[in-house]
Amino acid sequence: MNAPLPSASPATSTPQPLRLLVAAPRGFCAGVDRAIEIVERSIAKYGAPVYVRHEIVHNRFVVEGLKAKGAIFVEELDEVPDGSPVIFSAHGVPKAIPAAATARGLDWLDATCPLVSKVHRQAERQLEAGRHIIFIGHEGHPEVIGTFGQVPEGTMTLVEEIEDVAKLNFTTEDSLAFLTQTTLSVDDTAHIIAALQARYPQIVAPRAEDICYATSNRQAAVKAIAPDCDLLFVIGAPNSSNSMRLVEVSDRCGTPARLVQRATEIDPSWLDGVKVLGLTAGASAPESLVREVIDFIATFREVSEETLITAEEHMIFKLPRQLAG
Ligand code: 0CG
Ligand code: SF4
Repeated sequence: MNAPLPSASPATSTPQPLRLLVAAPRGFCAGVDRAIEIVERSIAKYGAPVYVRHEIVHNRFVVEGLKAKGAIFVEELDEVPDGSPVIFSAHGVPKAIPAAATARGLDWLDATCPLVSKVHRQAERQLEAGRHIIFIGHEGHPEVIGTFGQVPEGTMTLVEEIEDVAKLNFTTEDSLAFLTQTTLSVDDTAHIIAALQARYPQIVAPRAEDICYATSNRQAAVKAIAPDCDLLFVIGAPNSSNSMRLVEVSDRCGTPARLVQRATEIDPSWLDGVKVLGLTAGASAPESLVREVIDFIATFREVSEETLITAEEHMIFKLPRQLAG
């Protein structure tokens, strides 16, 4: 976290004022807090190293911080040596993964966000009810791979965008249900669902929205500030689905947005002519990076900072029983 900050171009005149509108809620959600705590407590319980399958959350600064404490990150279970504890990331895993870990006699801990696990259970229930599942999500994302891995092959069909709905081969007689990834665009998903319901009026909806509270709150917070901003920065990683959706939300409000991983990436010239800058952070981006970005901008602009709070979040998830107490 402590890389030297880039130096702004030498000040030739008085710094220009910049109104900084900071969105709230932003940054860590309850699922990310829990996943990081699972890694930290596992290292304390088992001793280093503890293996983590996939980035625990999609942020390399979080990953680097945990590596320094004794975590080793791998992509596949067969990279975990016999006898080593292993943690599954917040995004969830196919059923075959914990089964393979158990078969190898590994101590494993599941950091899957409880809101992702809830979607997994719904998938099983819809399958038991004899329904084919239409899953709205992004191909290749680990959460999508994990959710598809809850049901037998061929029982779930992926829809990524509204055009995919017209390509489906089901009839209005087929027994269908839909579920979604937790970190999608609220607006795009609503359109896809409307198209599905128009084509298949019988389709069964989840009892409650699968898009999680953190995703929708962060998108609503961006919508609240973007119209007043000339430019918006989203602190987050390119492989973070929820962070990328925040960039899109701002763009669609007509406010250009940039994904920024940390302050060293910022070229001060990006702010030329910008009077109001919006700032938010994805659910996997630490608040320390938000402060780092603000501190850097303050080296070349006279920043006045305001936070706009559009929701309060009080969600806390219980730790797995192996680590509770
Ligand atoms: O937003 P996605 O699902 O890509 O995950 P990220 O790790 O960025 O955020 C929270 C979780 C899980
Ligand atoms: Fe859970 Fe939502 Fe956070 Fe993902 S973004 S970890 S689903 S609370």
